[in-house]
Amino acid sequence: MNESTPPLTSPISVDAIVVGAGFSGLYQLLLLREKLGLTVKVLDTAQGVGGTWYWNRYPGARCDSESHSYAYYFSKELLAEWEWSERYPQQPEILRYLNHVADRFDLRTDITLGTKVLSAHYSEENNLWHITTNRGQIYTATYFITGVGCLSSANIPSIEGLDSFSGQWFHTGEWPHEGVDFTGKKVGVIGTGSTGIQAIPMLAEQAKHLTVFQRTANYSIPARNKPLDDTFRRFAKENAQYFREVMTTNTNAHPFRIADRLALDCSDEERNQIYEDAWLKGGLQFRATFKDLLQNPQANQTAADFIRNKIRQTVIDPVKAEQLSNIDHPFAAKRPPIDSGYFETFNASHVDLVNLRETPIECITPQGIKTSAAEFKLDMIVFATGFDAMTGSLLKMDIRGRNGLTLENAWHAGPLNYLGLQVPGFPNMFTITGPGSPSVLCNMPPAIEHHVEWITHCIAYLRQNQYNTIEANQQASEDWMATVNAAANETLLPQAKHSWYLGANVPGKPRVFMPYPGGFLRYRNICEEIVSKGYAGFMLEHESLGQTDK
Ligand code: N01
Repeated sequence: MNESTPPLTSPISVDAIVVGAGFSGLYQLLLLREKLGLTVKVLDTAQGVGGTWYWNRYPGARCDSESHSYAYYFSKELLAEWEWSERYPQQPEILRYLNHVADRFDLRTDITLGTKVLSAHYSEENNLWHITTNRGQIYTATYFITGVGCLSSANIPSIEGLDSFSGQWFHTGEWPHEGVDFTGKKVGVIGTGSTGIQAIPMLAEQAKHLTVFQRTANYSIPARNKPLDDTFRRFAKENAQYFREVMTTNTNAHPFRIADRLALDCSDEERNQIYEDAWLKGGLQFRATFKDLLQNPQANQTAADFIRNKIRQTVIDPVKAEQLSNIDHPFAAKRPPIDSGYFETFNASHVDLVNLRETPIECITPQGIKTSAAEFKLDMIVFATGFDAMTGSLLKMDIRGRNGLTLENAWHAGPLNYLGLQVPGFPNMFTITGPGSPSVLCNMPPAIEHHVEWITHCIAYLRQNQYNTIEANQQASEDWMATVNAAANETLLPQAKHSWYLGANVPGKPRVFMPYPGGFLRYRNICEEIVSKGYAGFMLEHESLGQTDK
């Protein structure tokens, strides 16, 4: 704590507290401060800005969105001056970008790092949020805004014996800043989601021996990462407005449109050629080859079969090939990973695959991992086991709304919310990319920009019209949950039973489809319509007039 820190007993009063200094928190700070003239404090546990990109430093960590789309679009100058070096930016480059944003817009003065929010309690008496930090500081604020990220609370499975392991172990989402040297080590990695699929080829490059513990086999499309040349960089900048238009008017906020054709309308040859071209091009565009891949099981099957064949053609050992291609869910029903040499890695003689469906992990021993078939001697274990997604980081804070209602209680049956922006019972609290919003089904920066701008307009409206509070209506929230559920049921997404979209990766977590799967454009239109109807579904309260139910 520096000398300018006030005595711990005197609360600091600001208009808004924002939790998290990643993509969300940085932009929210900028808008509230510059557009509305509010006093704002951003709090973050990390010692630097960057959010998820501060923590996820595992080997191979890079973004699966293309760099020209994984950026803020609100500032022409920022877009013009930043140069991405690769088709998919690596973690250090994204972290440099976010640090540049913090400096360029002079954000650091209003960010307090190394500070964890322990609790946020709403007081009806004075219509203020009281926020307590691990440094003993109390803040009071009219608006409490969370920008904690959807995938930020590490999911470390409770496997018996982990404490007894005599080697080192790491979770990819809490990676040591000094890095880890795997040279000459026997390494085990648990998890084959997007993270594991990025990390495994890099771990294999260093480790003396790598054992991959796979519970669910996964599809993956080659990323075809490459350095960007000046011609493409110029093209992306000259067409920035075009890309912005595409990203904000499509389903997933990526800079490409989903092809307007049905998979089964093509002949087998035509369809295979389309898949082949997309495979060669690489990246998440593969999912955009046909518009019915996530709706029609037969259409999906054609994509799934194409990828399974590719896996079998790539992996030489027929047993490994079978285990890697024996995938139990439709293509893209889980977030589809993209990779750089993932399946090829299994052709190396020092890389083994253990199928946990056949031989589950029984425990961790001092020497390694014991499955029902054998004990694997390891020096290091990497948990690429994902996150307590969307709700984990919010529930870790002790958040209480009206009448002391805890968020935990409010969400005992699942994360009840309205538009992924508010929770009934929690006035003036906003959740940037919260559960119930399209967020994780999108390229994140456009989804974040949309939410931050929506919240800013909303607060401006409240202040212009002397409303003291805004709060999601209970019935509107229940209806929104039904809307999210109905949109999920229009797709094959709920068929991936182990997906974190459903909370199924965390024992005891309610099984509720969390992100809104109706598409980014549809969602934006719904949000706009609600605003145009005077914030329908929200309750707005005037100081003197009492509550208005919209
Ligand atoms: O996590 P995951 P992730 N025993 O939950 C396995 C984003 N992301 O970190 O499928 C054994 O997807 C689990 O097995 P199963 C992206 O949105 C973005 O990989 O539950 N195995 C699975 O294989 C992504 O979707 C980028 O059977 C266990 C794996 O661990 C999200 O983050 C890069 C286990 C977890 O997969 C999460 O991806 C990377 C256990 N007890 C990630 N528990 C970029 O674009 C879990 N597993 C930047």
